[in-house]
Amino acid sequence: MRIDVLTLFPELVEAPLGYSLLGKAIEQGVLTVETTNIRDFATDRHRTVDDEPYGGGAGMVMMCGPLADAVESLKPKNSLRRVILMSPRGRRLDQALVRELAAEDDLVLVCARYEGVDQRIADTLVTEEISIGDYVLSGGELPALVLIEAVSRMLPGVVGKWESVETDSFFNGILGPPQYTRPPEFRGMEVPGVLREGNHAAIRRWRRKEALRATRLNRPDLLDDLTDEDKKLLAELARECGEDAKEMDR
Ligand code: 4F9
Repeated sequence: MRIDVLTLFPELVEAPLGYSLLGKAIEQGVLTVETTNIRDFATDRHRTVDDEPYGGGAGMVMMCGPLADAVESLKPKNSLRRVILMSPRGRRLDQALVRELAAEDDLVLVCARYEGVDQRIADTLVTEEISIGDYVLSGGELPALVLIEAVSRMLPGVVGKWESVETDSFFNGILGPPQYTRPPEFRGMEVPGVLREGNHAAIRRWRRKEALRATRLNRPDLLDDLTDEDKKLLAELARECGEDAKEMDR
């Protein structure tokens, strides 16, 4: 897979690419990431890439010309190439979208700085806008890196053990279970017995229940399509929490 990143800060995008799993994916050639400096497509003496917004207001807007020329300098391998603008106005990135993007051969990520890009670019050269969450950042560079790392993990051969992807948060649509490693006791706190007893059916059930517990607490919005077993486990959790509440009342 090849990802082109258009940015005013190529060094910011390149810096993290050498590390960890992402670094290995690039080293192995499973993934290629190239940056293009949008400022290289400025045409005036000052290399200007932004201008004041029509209608007034604070901040600057990225101009059409340099951005259009930068996008068009990257020759598409096929006419269906996705050109993604990282923007808080976009569709929210989630694991389903990550998987969809990982199936592409070729992506272009556009990182806007300032208050955004001229809408005529968003309407024409960009095929979609993606947001990584509801907060304001200084630009799309870190969101682009988040997207790249998430996508890289879905490429064949990048994550050593596929099972470890399968137990990750969100892979199954809910949060992941808690994890423990040695020692068996730390400052008086013990590792749950079920994890040390080797009953794999019991371990699976415990993990699913604890994953549901965390999801119910922190992300109830994710609890939509549940299996019958999930419903039973949630009912169990509800009973236990009811009892906890009664305990506290006493
Ligand atoms: C982009 C925020 C994607 C969240 C870009 C300011 C952004 C962002 N997801 N904020 N520029």
